[in-house]
Amino acid sequence: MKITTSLALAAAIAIPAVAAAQEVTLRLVSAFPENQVYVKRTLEWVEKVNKEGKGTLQLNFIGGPKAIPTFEVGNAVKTGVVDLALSTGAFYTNLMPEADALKLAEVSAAEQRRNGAHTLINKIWAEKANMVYLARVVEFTPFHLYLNKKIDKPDLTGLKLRITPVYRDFFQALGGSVMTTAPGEVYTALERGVIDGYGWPIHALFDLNWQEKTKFRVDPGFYNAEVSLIMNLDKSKALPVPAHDLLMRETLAYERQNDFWKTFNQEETRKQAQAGIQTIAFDAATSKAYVEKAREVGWAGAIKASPQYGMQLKKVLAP
Ligand code: 173
Repeated sequence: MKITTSLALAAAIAIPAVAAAQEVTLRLVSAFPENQVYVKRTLEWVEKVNKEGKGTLQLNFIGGPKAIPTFEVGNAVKTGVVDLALSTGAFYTNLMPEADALKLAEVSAAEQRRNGAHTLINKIWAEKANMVYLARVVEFTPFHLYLNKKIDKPDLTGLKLRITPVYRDFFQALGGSVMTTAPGEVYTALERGVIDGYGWPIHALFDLNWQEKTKFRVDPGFYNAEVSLIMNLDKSKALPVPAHDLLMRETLAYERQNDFWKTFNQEETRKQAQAGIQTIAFDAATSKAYVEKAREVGWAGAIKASPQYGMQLKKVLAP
């Protein structure tokens, strides 16, 4: 037997054995602090995936912002420094402005899979950030403005507010001055009196102890908080089929748990009141105008930042 033939034969025999034993491990980071509810839920999910993925797929949680700083997580996924991340789009607008438009969704993640939004998001995410947009794991959650100074109308003149790109255009449109920080820096900023308030969802203040330093919540809320699992595109393409299928199945199953947020948000609202956070509410007409203003400046910003995709996103996210 010629050497080449025997090598080919050996390879033919070896391949199925190798493929069967091919367990892939993916590295996952979180752009949110580790003690936060998003991360806790994700770690429970990781445990389930690792149980079901024995021999196929394992997820290795590397850490939160101490491993990769919040605003660098997107780039770490894009370049393949890590394989997967839990993040919100506002943390990677440095890669593409479209990332921040997901907060403007008025249809559920489930509907986004039916109406073409999920496919459009994946097209943009692949093209602009070398990413796969796997699943949205936070929705049904408004953002609010939290303050330590009282206001009696939606005028933020003279107030210094902690933001991310989520809130920038809206708070500035109301006259506020703004300062961007990662969630991990808000407590200290409040403690030192560097800021008069901040934007944040209705939930998850308590994980970070912000209730200790927060006097008021402004109602109503606005937008739709988005946190998602994203993945490096090359890594996704290189996954063996069983690992890829499992990951798709598991991320979808995670997204399907989003009704969790509806009850959680009610509990969190109650907890805020118990902790002494007072609500600032406007009359019905002012409230309506406040929410409408948020929406209007949100989409105007998204369309201006992305003439290419802004309108297309609006058609499917807020039809
Ligand atoms: O306020 C933030 O840090 C932010 O942008 C955000 C986005 C989604 C969920 C929670 C916070």
